Formats: sequence, structure tokens, C-alpha cells
Amino acid sequence: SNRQPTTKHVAVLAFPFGTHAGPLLRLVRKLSDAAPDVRFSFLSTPKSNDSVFSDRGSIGDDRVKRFDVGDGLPEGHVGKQMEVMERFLEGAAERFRKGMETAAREMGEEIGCLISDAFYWFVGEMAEEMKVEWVAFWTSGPRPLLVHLCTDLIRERIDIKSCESREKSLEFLPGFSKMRAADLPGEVLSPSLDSPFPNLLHKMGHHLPKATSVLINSFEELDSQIHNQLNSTLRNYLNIGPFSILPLPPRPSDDHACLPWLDNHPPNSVVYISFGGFLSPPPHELAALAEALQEFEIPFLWSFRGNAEENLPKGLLERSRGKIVPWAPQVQILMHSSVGAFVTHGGWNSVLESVGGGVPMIGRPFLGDQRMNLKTVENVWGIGVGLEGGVVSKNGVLKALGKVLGSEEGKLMREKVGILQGLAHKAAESTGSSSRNFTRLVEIVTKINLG
Ligand code: U2F
Repeated sequence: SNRQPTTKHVAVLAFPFGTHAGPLLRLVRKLSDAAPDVRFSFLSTPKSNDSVFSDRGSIGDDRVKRFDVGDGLPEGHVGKQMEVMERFLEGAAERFRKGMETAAREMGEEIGCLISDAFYWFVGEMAEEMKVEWVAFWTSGPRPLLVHLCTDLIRERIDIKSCESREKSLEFLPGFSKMRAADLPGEVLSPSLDSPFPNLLHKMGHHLPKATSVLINSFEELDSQIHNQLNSTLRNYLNIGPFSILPLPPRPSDDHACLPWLDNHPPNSVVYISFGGFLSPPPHELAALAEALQEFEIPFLWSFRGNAEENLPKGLLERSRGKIVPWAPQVQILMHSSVGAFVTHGGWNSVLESVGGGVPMIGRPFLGDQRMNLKTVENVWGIGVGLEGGVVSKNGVLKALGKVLGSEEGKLMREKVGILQGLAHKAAESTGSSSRNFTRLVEIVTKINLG
């Protein structure tokens, strides 16, 4: 039998932007509950750690401890998101290496396993040097993951320099006949694979097949054709979601009383709006959306990034039946029976939470994986619609709302998302596929055979 020593100390390397570090920490806490003898060191930037550890003391606890690594910026520097990300990535491997040395020293225990955001292909090389396992967590959906693994093939088939080729079908990839090149994450067709972010994702595609395990917040039954392909390419490809159903603590607070407000509305009567953790459409789109909501006379709950008073038409709230809040308990909102549609940017967490709540979507994608996520929602699963022209216009929103909330097609969408919702709940049950996969993950990380 296998007599490897069991793991005592795991280092976790988080990506400190977007909704990446939060889900990773929640996963690590669940792992820690399942393996109470193992110590976890959670490494991220001070800002990211401040935000994800805010719920339970800022240093973490004895079993999941926070370690800060530098963000690579000069003191007090304020930059655009992309610039800040690129500067962080420069030298990130070295900063994580130092952070791990500190963690091993302070915890008094050598690191026996590395868990990282899947973006960090270089952790594969570190794990090899350290002779430990590498477990990579991919925070988006299965389709974007697959296209990053197939980037070289796609670039052989699609002429990246020609505009017309963006209209070309991706039918040469099994399961992608309903998608076009334009639906790919921009990085896949980037003019230069040397620029930082496209480079990161391209290298990730090359390194992930070497990982001991690749984790995804999804469930196997959601997209089985794609699942099978990933399963045959990656080692221990484990679907361990949806996190929103499992549920992974903590329960978010409802500081702005969204849930009681929803209680006062009949089933499927409210539209919920959120463009994720950091994005906001340009002012003219915000105004168009506001006008459409008012004209449709639909109650809405809007989780608004930025200053709503400055950016929305004056008097909107008096003229319409809406509630605008700076942050909302989204998972609970999407599970609430009064919510009938979700206007979303197509961030993976949002899409999966909408599936978990059985809510059809209206999509306005911005970047990265969002277009592909929303095309899957619309063309593969049939549980939502896009907006005409891909951006918000008053008429586009009116049409989409009419379709989702007032047509036979909308009814069908609700039925279909209800079926997926059922499968999601089944996967998350104690005997379901995601729970089985989680047990397997605990075995991989601890090297204890749970039988
Ligand atoms: C990046 O994600 P985003 O932060 O833009 O968006 P989501 O993946 O949809 O995650 C947003 C999360 O924040 C929660 C919400 C989701 O779990 O429930 N939330 C909330 O609780 N309350 C609010 O008022 C608003 C949001 C990136 F931009 C995407 O393209 C990627 O798909 C994603 C995952 O890699 O990361």
C-alpha cells in the first residue's frame, strides 16, 4: 500500500483580483473542516486578504492563516485594473516563493501541497521543484477552461488578423458548433501571446494537464460533453460546485434589507441587476437601462457599483418601482421566488448562482470569459437571452424583458433553468457527484485514504 507521509501544511496561492480569492478561501475553509489536522497558509496581497478575511478576524485562525505578499506597486500607486494586474504578475512567482518561506518558518512545518489559482502556471514548476502536488482551482466555467487548453489549435484555425474570421464558427471544437470566434475570451485570439494576460492564460493551458488535480466550481451534469473532454485531458478534474448551494460559509449579511423587500413581491415579478464585483456599464447604457425599467413598469433590485445618484437619471427611483443598493446578498436573492430575471455581465459565479436559483438571465458581457458564458446560457442551455447589439439600449432591454418575463419562450427558459437547478442541487447532495469529488480532493490534499 501507499506509505507516503500525510500532508501537514498546505500553501494556498490566491489571485488577488476579481472574484477569485474569495471562493478559494471558502473552499480552503471547507477543506480545513474536513481535515482539521492540516494547517493552511493563505497567500494573497494585503488588500485582497483584508477583503476576504474581513468576516473572521483579519489574520485568519489557527488552521487557515493569512500571509501577505506584496502587490508589486510603488507605495500609494493608483492605476487602472489591467495595469495593476500586470504589475502584480511581474515578479509574482518570486514574491510567492518568499511568502511560502515565511509561512513554512512561522508555521514550523514544511509545505507538503500547493493549491493555487489556475492562472498561476508557474506554481506547477514550483511544485515540481518542491516535489509536492499541485492542485489548481479554475474560477470560471468549463467552456472557457477548454478553449484555453485548445488555444494553439484555435489559432491554427482562426486567422487572428482578419476581422471576418471573428464570424467563423467554432464547430471544429466538439460541442462548440453554436459559437463563433467572436465569443472566445479575447486573450485566446490576442494579436500577441507575449502580452502579460494572454501569455498567462496561454501558458496555463500548457501547464494545467501536469497538475495533480484541477478543480472547478461547477457540476459534471451541467455540460456533460465539455465535462468529458476536460476529464480526459486533465488529471483528477474535479467539479466541486455549485458553491452557492453547498453551502460554503459565511452567509452574507443583508445590510440593505433586500430580502424583506423581495418578500413583498409576488413570484417571478422582480428583475435583479448586477454587473459583478467591479464592472459598470458606461453612463449612456445605465440611463438606457433605467428608462427601460421605468417604461416596463417592473420592480427591480439593482446592486450598483459606483455612485448611483450621480450616474442614474435624476428622480428615477421616484418614478419607478426599484431599489438600488451598493451591495446585495446575491445568492439569497437569486434563490428568492420573487426574482424572475437577472440582468448580468456573465461572470461565472453569477451565472452558476442564477442556475442554482432557477432564474433566467439577460446578458451584457464585458470581458474575458463573460461572452462565452453568456453564449452558453443563451445558445446551449437556452436559459437566457443576450441584448441586441451586445450592449444596453432601451429597446433591447424592453425586448429582452418581454421575452423572458412575458412569452412562451420565456416560460421554456424558466423550465429549462429549473431542470438544471434540480441537477445542481442533486450534485451538491451528500451522495451527489460534487460531494464525491470533494472527498476525493480531501484525499489528494491530505494523502489520507478515506476509503
Ligand atoms: C470575475 O468576476 P466578477 O467579480 O466580475 O463576477 P462574478 O464571477 O459574477 O462574481 C461576483 C460575485 O460577487 C457576489 C456574487 C458573486 O459570487 O454573488 N456579489 C454579491 O454577493 N453581491 C453583489 O451585490 C454583487 C456581487 C470576472 F470578471 C469574471 O469574468 C469571471 O467569470 C469571474 C470568475 O473567475 O471573476
